[in-house]
Amino acid sequence: MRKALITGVTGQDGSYLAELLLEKGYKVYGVRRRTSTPNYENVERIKDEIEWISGDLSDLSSLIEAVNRSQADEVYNLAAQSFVEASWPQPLFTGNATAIGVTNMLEAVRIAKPDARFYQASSSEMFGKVVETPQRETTPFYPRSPYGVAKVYGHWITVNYRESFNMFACSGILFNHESPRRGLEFVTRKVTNAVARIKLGLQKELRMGNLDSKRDWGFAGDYVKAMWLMLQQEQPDDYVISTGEMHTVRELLEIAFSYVGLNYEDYVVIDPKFFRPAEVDLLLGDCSKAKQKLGWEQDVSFVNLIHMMVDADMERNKGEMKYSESVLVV
Ligand code: NDP
Ligand code: GDR
Repeated sequence: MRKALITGVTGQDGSYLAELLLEKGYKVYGVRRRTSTPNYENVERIKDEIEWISGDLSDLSSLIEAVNRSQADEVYNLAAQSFVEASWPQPLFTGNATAIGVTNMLEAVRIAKPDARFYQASSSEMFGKVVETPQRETTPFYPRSPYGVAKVYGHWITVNYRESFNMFACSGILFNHESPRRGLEFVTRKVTNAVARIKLGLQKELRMGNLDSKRDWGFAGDYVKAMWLMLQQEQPDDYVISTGEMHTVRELLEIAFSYVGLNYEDYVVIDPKFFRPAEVDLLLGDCSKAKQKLGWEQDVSFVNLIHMMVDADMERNKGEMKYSESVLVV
């Protein structure tokens, strides 16, 4: 039985990846950091199938213990402070988790299981103020946030461990990917949740930042398949994963609101609070290398993704309404 260790398993990608690996017959070990109130929402269905190991990206000895105990064949480093906006008010925490945390994880593998295959969750945010469009593996980086800077460090340290220690270390440069499990602060989920709440009469307006920003948005369930494929190749390498389609935040609003018969212009209020100190104006990926070498393809289109997320948020909010009504009756 093959064994995999996942950091960030309680997050969006970690939960989809754990499901995929369990389906493939892997024994899955999940690194979970200690929190006052544990949050298993994304992994509720598979919680008992995962072997949990306590650890934190800032704590090297806990990571060595995790690699040692799992003796994993494949290590997926998905944990990070992943919200770009939070990286300006918390640059040092972001650097510790998202940059230095990668070295900690690589060190743990080098010390405890150097023949394990390693996946690093790199990001299109590394392209930042893009120097060419579309962006591909060879496009130079120009990060625009403490998060983007930290991811550039994580990317190069992964390449460096591959070249220095001959480790099977891969970096997946993934463009934005979303799902009903996306955190509520990210723009797609913020919009689809607000659409559901406005439709159900629970919210009156939606306060937003830059509507002109453009992103290449895909479905997280499709993207974790690419992570797995990268670790099944003969040679370690880095790959861009994207849809090759770009949309503005405004188009996202139009699609989500019109799906429930509403006009976004009646509800959206621009709030400068959500403008970023330095913006990434556009991201568009060229994933032809992944298509050709990994045979990777996306299944879910942008419109279907947004509809799927609105549907899920409608169901969840209706469920919460029923619950609060029953509490009121009691
Ligand atoms: P999430 O924010 O949903 O999940 C992040 C995970 O990391 C959570 O499980 C969180 O735990 C864990 N974590 C955070 N800090 C630490 C720490 N110090 N020690 C241990 N665990 C920690 O992110 P996604 O699933 O969306 O993304 C996965 C990875 O991919 C991240 O590295 C992200 O930066 C990167 N990425 C994401 C993209 C996307 O569009 N989603 C695109 C490109 C890259 P807890 O549950 O306790 O908070
Ligand atoms: P991003 O995702 O920064 O691309 O990082 P996010 O969804 O936060 O923002 C996308 C774009 O939307 C604009 N925007 C708003 N964003 C948020 N969150 N809230 C708003 O109200 C709002 N209004 C406009 C933003 O300015 C931005 O241009 C995500 C994360 O998952 C990273 O971890 C990952 O590495 C990258 O995607 C690829």
